[in-house]
Amino acid sequence: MKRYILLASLLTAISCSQAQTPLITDIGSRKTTSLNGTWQYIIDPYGTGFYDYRFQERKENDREAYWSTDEPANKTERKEHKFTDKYTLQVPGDWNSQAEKFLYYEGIVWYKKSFDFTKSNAANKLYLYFGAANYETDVYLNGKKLGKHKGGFTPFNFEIPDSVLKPTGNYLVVKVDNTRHKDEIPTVNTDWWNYGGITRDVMLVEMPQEYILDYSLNVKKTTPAKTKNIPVEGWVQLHGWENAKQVVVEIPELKIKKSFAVTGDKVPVQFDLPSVQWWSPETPKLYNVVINTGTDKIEDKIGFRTIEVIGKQILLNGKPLFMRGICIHEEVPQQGRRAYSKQDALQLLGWAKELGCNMVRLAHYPHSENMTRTADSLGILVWSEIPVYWTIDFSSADVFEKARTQLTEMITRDRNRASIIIWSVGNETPVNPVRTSFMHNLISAAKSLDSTRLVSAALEVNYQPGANKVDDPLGEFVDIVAFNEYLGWYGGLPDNCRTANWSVAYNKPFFISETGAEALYGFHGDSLTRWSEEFQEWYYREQVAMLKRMPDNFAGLSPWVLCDFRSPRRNNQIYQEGWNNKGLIDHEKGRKKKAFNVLKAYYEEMRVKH
Ligand code: GCB
Repeated sequence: MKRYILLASLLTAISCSQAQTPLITDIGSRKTTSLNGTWQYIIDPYGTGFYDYRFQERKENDREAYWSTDEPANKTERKEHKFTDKYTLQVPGDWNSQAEKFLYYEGIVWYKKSFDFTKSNAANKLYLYFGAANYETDVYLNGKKLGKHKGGFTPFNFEIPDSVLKPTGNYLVVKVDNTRHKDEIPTVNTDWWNYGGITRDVMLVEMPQEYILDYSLNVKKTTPAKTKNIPVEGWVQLHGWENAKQVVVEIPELKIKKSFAVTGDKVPVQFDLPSVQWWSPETPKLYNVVINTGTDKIEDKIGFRTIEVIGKQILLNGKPLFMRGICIHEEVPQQGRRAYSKQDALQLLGWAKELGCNMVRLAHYPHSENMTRTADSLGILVWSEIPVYWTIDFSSADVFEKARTQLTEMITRDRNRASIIIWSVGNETPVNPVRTSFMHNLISAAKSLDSTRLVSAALEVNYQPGANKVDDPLGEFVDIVAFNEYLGWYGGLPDNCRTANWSVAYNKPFFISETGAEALYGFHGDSLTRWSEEFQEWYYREQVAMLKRMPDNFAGLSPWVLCDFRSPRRNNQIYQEGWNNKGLIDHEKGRKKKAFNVLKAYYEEMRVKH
């Protein structure tokens, strides 16, 4: 198995090095030009713009390919593709919510945008950056392929060579295909809608020849946690380093200015903070950090905190942490669309705050950078996850590489966000040796990419009358044993909680990563009536009573889920109509259901207690 994985990673590395450029991080502080806005489109369910009539990929210069100009060379030329303003989509945005005909569309859509652009300095490099597009994206500029990316929730960028860019009338065509496949991540089967499209920002990024690609600045774990002379460790990754002689890291507010000699493209960085105001949910302090190489300079707002597991406890800045969480899908419920903006993030995280949360689980895939940055500024701890969900193909080395790529892209984008304390490598994967080795390898990959955060995964429960146990062998490799339980919804009734007892087979903190029940907002009945707000309210009451009897390694919960979300698996045409209604907030108008207040009261109690 290991040998195949090595071989596969080598092959992936070779194929990627030709197309994809290493990810530029801290995109907000770069010199960017937005390409958001109105784009023209063609729906292409048969892939005609990509394949010829023998179903072979079209050659780059094929005039019938949709990346080829849609202008006939003369009046006799037959062109069977033409982009016009009659058919437009907003970018960023999923396509499903933008027109009735897209509601359940899965397949290929071609996007086209024309733009004029001249670099501010001819020597600069130019990149085209996508915050995310779901799922497979092929990018063409002026008829030349810039590259291809797979994965619906992570950013990517391609370099635009000088030979391709024109000062005016650049013809940018992007093929996005959200077809589900058995050997992709996620796989064909999920309990959420597979929104397609260019779902996050698109921009041109101008960079100097030698630039700061990426960096990591995190507090080094020390036991016990230090309060003075706190060690920060990390590195600055340069792209090109002929002229850069030193990397200077500055934190003006702390009067810190440290220089590090450049002797290679990855410069190790290490210094002490004499004292610091810790970042925490109560005090989400962010410091302005400036990194300067002489050839490039970037700024970021970074919070400093420690997170570790010691014995049965999670410690944040050296103090025991109880996580008052909630799961969130990246959706604006009232509009049935993907969330992407800062305003969307403020709405979702604002509701979480109202509920009394100090933590959110961003399910089941990496959410936008607006979300994690807003969590940083509001002081909300984050669990960030890759869509290794249910039954992906665990036996395939190729699938493993896809998971590892998404994990790497998630961590690369967000490794300096203080809010993120947990990387999750998956959700409810079936217990068997092949899967456990796959997941264990992912955990090791996460640890080697970032040794400062905790790694977990949502496991399942071994239900036994009166003694439910989490003994999944994967529990041995995670820092926090997390599991999903729906006692009283998928089995029995909520009063089953009264006799339920819980334990985990590992001497580690445990966390309930999901629990929940459906209710249609405004549907009332007695508490025994399924789908009523009263049933959901009762479910939460019984759960809360049970939580109060949990063993002392119980470290918190993130119930399922903040808002109702679209799911084509949910087909009760009275109570669901294509929605999973386990939200504490409804999908029509963003109204709170009765259970919201039950959880809120419990969280207030736990806030005072901890
Ligand atoms: C789960 C899954 C989540 C589903 C939820 C449900 O265990 O992790 O993705 O949406 O249950 O509502 O059944």
